[in-house]
Amino acid sequence: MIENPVSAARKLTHNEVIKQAIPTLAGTIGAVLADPAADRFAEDDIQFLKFHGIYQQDDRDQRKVAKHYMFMIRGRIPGGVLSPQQYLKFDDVATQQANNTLRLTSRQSIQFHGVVKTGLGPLMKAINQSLVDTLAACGDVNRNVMAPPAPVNNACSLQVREDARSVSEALLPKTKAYHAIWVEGVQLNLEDPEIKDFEDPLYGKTYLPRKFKVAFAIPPLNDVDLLTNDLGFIAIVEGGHLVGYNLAVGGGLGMSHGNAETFPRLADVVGFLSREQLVEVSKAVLTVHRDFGDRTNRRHARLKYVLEEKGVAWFRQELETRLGYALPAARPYTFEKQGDNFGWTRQLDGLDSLGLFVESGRIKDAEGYLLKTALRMLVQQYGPEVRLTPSQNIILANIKPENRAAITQLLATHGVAVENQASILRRASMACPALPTCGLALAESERYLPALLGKIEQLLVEVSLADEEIVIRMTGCPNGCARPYVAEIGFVGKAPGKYQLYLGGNESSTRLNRLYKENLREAEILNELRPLLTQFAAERVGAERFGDWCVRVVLKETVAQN
Ligand code: SRM
Ligand code: SF4
Repeated sequence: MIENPVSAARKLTHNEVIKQAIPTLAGTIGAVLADPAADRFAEDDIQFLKFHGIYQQDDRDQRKVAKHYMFMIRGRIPGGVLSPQQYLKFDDVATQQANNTLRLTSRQSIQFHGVVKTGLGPLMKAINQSLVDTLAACGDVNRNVMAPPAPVNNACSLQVREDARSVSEALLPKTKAYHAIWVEGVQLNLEDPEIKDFEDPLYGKTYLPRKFKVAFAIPPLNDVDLLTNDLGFIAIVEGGHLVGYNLAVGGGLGMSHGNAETFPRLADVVGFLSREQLVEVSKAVLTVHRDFGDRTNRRHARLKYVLEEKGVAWFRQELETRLGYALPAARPYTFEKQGDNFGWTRQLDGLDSLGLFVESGRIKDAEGYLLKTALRMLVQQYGPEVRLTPSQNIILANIKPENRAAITQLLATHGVAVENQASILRRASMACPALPTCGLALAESERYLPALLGKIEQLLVEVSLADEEIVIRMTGCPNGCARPYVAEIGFVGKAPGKYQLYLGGNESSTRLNRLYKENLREAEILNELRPLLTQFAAERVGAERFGDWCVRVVLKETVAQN
């Protein structure tokens, strides 16, 4: 491993110190888990828990009364694919150990919220028994690998999914701690030399300086928002065959308000590789992050800052030195669209699939809308493969066409429509969880966006744009979990009830939007949007989209078109 000159000259973060001290990431998690008197973990264990896919949280609605500790657990589900049995196990666990909801994430995973400490062990055991794990779903490692979830609609999609799975497996940490704690239920002996001196063959003793994210896309669809990832693979299909991938590196969205050292960045497309080279290229890119990422400042530690500061030419050379060969130039491709399809579709193999909209990814039962129960019954009776989408929705795949009508009926009896599932605006929206679970939230998001969308829908009716699709995304803080910086309209929480308004993303998620107005309350948001939408309706050229119009007319001085 190369010594990073930045980190050598400055003080390492506490996270670096604890990873170095306990490179198996075991901490004292096993011991605390077994202690019935403890209702939570101490600070260093909280950091180690993340590598196991677990966050310690507290219910922020209850804070004024008392701190009520609970856990969020996130699955590792490469490409978002679950067997029916695995989905049913996730549903069981959500009912028995969590808050009776399943939260589909913006990276094709599922999160459980509201798990108390006594439920943590049983939950983790149940997940692992269903042959899914939560290892590296969080932490300074490679996260859930995304891949297009749409069912067999071209001959290459299965290969791309296989490749996504191989990369996910190849980038897994090798520590024994995960299995020991969650499957065997034991605390590793930290004094045992084998444990103390453990060094991960890929990550070394200190893992990455920060998280690392990988996604695959099959153009022209950019349903994974590929360029927002540290590492992206763009499938190149020629003559109906998957011939390889264009390599994109250095994307990422997280930033902090008022800290110019942090910013969202789109990945650069740097070359082309064959399928056979996928794993070695993934490892080589990851190790550039491992060796050159900033370990002295976690807000500045993502691969995107290495790319930004050292440049693409430097990165390419460093990568090629590690690989021992040069990568040919990237091949032509075009992204046209992001987002999901809803309703019934016929797959290439003659089976059917059903895309269902899930508001903010929250599968739950509400009055008159029993989505959780309906999905459970449907999966039990018809056994579809379950696919989670990067826009927090769900696809039920490989359904026999003769079951279409009965499934539509089953859903209808539970208040879930198959046609016109939600308004065009809602179908293109995303919100992060924010309050009450997220410790970093500055404002509401999942609990507020539906109401705000209702008001924006009214505005659109006023200006005769009721059928207009505008990609709107909201987050409760600037970390960017619902990828608001590539939306046509992005709302980013600044303080309770106040949002930054971003404008100018595009339909294909290949352009960052720009900050337009700051610190807006709801009335101010609507006052800003009303004249813009009115002018857009009057002046747009042809089928021009709102984001493109904003760039052309409203933001023309600040946005470099791409
Ligand atoms: Fe995220 C932290 C939720 C996708 C950037 N994210 C968090 C935490 C764990 C809060 C925390 O650290 O205490 C949130 C848990 C909230 C809760 O109560 O559940 C959280 N992030 C989510 C999810 C569930 C949002 C969603 O609506 O689905 C997504 C889970 C994805 C998954 O399955 O792995 C999620 N997070 C993202 C994305 C989008 C993506 O990856 O495509 C981003 C922006 C892309 C990027 O990474 O740059 C994102 N999350 C962050 C950051 C900022 C990282 C940075 O570089 O600055 C944080 C803060 C941190 O890591 O310290 C964060
Ligand atoms: Fe929490 Fe901020 Fe992510 Fe929303 S964007 S889940 S508020 S960290």
